[in-house]
Formats: sequence, structure tokens, C-alpha cells
Amino acid sequence: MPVEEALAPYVSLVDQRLDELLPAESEAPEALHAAMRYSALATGKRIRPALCMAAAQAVGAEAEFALDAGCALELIHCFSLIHDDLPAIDNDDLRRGRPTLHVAHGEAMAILAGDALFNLSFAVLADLESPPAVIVEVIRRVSRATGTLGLVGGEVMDILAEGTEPNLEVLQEIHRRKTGSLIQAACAIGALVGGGSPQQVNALEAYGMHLGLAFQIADDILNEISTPEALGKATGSDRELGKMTYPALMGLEGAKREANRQVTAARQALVDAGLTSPFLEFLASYTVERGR
Ligand code: GRG
Repeated sequence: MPVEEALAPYVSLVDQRLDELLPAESEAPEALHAAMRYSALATGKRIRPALCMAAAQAVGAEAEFALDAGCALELIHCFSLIHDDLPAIDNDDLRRGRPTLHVAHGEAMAILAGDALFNLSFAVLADLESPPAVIVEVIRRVSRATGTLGLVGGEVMDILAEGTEPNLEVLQEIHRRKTGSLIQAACAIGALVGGGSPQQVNALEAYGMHLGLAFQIADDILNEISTPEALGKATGSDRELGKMTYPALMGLEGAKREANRQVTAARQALVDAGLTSPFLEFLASYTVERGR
């Protein structure tokens, strides 16, 4: 089955809900709201909200139970892409097949739209229809996944590692924080709002951790071998910037082997906890076989 088909039911729920959650373009300040919508409503794969909903389903809840939590994570993801693309960081012109936000709407608006998306995501989480203790735990996990131990810390380590001697331990830590943490949080939070047991939450968190690593290794490989047309974003940029990546460290074949090893570990985490989810199993394989 093509991945688009497997993701489609989640994507349509997410796109529709994001449209409702984002401020209308007709509301002041119009320029800010237009910039937020340009980024958040662009065609993304919506992997994080799909994982969040599928994790809820894996513990026996309806997908819709985890829709708002998943959308909050997607808003954070969009924010991180906007800031990652800025001239001060990766200075990319292309994202999701069109000009990056700072190219289309200017740098000030890109910075502020990112800030506003981050803020909106926490408002969405605070309004979740879950027991207060679950909401607090969700917010705690999102804060951890996005802070110094997660996205921000990973991005800083990534910048500092540019041009330095490749080192597997450092690289793993960058990937774990920069990409793995949000994917891992998406799985654990889906299980939490879906009412999963602590053992199920831990298993889905472990699945997400391995999947996140595999996903970033695949991202490194695609940056090396794909084209901007196929990927909708720049390629070859990691090598140009002297970034520490799996292909740089262990060659393309070594990187593919490591991604597959992580996928096997992700699947095993589900098996060990007695969880069955055709979608999560499928997504694990897709992560390393994807073309974009
Ligand atoms: C979130 C507080 C906070 C700060 C942001 C800029 C930054 C700090 C972190 C950068 C994180 C980053 C951009 C990691 C790369 C993750 C990655 C593999 C992105 C591509 O994800 P896909 O393939 O993209 O899911 P689409 O476009 O399909 O959503």
C-alpha cells in the first residue's frame, strides 16, 4: 500500500482541525495569521499527529481522542521547520515544495509566526478533553521534548557539530534530541490520552524513540541521494554545511543498516508489550523506504 493511502485518513482529520485551530487570516494582525497558516497548512506528511492518533488506537481508543494533541505537536513541528530554515540557522529557500516562510513573508514575520505557533500549541494542549492530571503530564512531556533535552538542545548540538570530526555518540544524541524527541513524545502522548497503561505508554515511547532515530537517519540519506523536486526541500545541503550525518559517518550502506536496526527495535517494542497496530508496523517499514 502506498504510504499516502495509509496516512490519508489521519491527514484529512489533521488538515481540517488545524484549519479550525489556527487564527483566521481576516483577524488582526492579518500578516501574522497569514504567515502561520502558510506554514502550518502546507502539505506535510503529518507523521507526528498520525503517530499520536495511531498510538491512541493501539491502546484501544478512537483516533479522534488524540486529534488535538497530535495537532499541537504538528504546530510545534511546523514552528521548528520555520526556525530551522531561517538565514541564521540552515538558510533554506525551499520547504514542502514551496518557498520557505522567511522567503515568502519576510524574516521578522517568520520568527514571530514560529513563536505564535509554539504558543498556540500549548493553548491547544491546555484545552484537551482529558483528566487534568493527564493534561499536566502531556504538557510536561511536550516541554521536555522541545527544550534543551529535545529540539532546542538538539539543534544547538547540531550547529556546534558542523565541521567537527564525526562521532557516533554525538550524532546519536543530536538525532535523538532534534528529531526523535518529538516523534517519541507523539507516540507516548497518544497512548496517554488514549488511556493506556503505564506499560503501554512506555512501550509506545520506546517504539517512538527507535522510529525517530530511523526517521532521521532516512532524512540524512535522502538529503544525500534525493533531489529537491522529489523531496520538496534542499538536498546536498548537509554535505555543503559539513553536517555530521549517518552517511558521512558510516557510508550510505552503513546508514541504511543502522536505520533498519532501529526499525526492528521499534517493531519489537510493540511485540514485547503485546500491542498490535498494522499502521504502526507499516509506518516503521515506510520510514526507511520512503522517498520523501
Ligand atoms: C521547538 C522550541 C522549539 C525550537 C525549535 C529550530 C529548532 C528548535 C529545531 C530544529 C528541529 C528540526 C527541524 C529537526 C528536523 C526534523 C525533521 C526530520 C524534519 C522533517 O520532518 P518531516 O519529513 O517533514 O516529517 P514534513 O514536511 O513532511 O512535515
